[in-house]
Amino acid sequence: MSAIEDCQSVLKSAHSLFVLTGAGISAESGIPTFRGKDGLWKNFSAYDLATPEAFQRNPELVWEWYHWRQSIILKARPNRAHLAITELEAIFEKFLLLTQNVDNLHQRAGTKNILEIHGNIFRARCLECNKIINHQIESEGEIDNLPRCECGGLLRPDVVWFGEPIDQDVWQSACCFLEQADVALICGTSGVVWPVAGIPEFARQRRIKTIEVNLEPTPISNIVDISIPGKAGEVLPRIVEGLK
Ligand code: BV8
Ligand code: ZN
Repeated sequence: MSAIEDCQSVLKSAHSLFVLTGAGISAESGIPTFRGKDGLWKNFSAYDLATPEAFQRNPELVWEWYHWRQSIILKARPNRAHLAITELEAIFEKFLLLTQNVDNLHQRAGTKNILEIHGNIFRARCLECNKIINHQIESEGEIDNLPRCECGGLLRPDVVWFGEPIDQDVWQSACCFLEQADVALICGTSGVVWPVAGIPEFARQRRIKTIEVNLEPTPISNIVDISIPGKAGEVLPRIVEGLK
């Protein structure tokens, strides 16, 4: 049996599906990943910019990066992988999507039950009063003046930077759902960003069936039950086809 057929037979006997996605699921929409060569911007790595220190040091540069990313995302569309996940949500009685992505493409693809563990690039948070607002660029390019809250406070992107704690309520909800899931489908993540990187092992220890879809082998490829090499935009629709 092929890995995809294996995966389909596991999913056919499942009632509760937990899906975890990373930057790779948006790659076919043209969104740069964090680790791929396309993850560079003005010779900065995402890891250099997605930190509180970078924002402290140069908020203009960090806002320019987020606005550049917003401009790419606004021109992009959900790809067949996002749409296949929305179809999976309709098939399973119990479904949760935990995404590391901040690009809002799962929402635009129509998936409903989503937890965004690293926040959302189209929201901003005030450093003074902690108010959270929707924030979308008017124009690309150099920042004239830093985005400010009505209270006058400086706004920052409402995302979780490296070195910042993730939202414990979100994390607890994800782990509670995962604990009762029959299958964890892990797509397009390099499996190196913690604490999300711990999810495959968490599932394995609880005898939850784990399936990985990724272009290349990752640190979790040896942990999961089924590892399917390939593009998420090609593999996921094939998996869903076999479930209908
Ligand atoms: C925290 C928002 C603690 C910002 C992001 C051990 C335990 C705990 C923490 C750590 C630890 N070790 C190290 C840490 C610190 C750090 C960490 O994990 N560092 C790594 C680099 C080693 N973790 C943290 O800082 C986390 N916080 O633990 O806090 C704490 C507690 C209390 C008090 C204070 C602190 C917070 C991490 C969150 C960082 N923020 N995003 C933004 O987006 O701007 S993470 C960011 O990286 C994105 O969300 C992105 O999703 C993620 C990168 O991971 P991936 O999604 O996997 O993407 P990547 O590019 O890496 O890989 C893409 C994959 O797709 C590849 O495998 C590729 O092969 C594949 N692919 C490509 N194309 C396709 C494809 N697959 C299928 N189809 C395709 N077409
Ligand atoms: Zn404010």
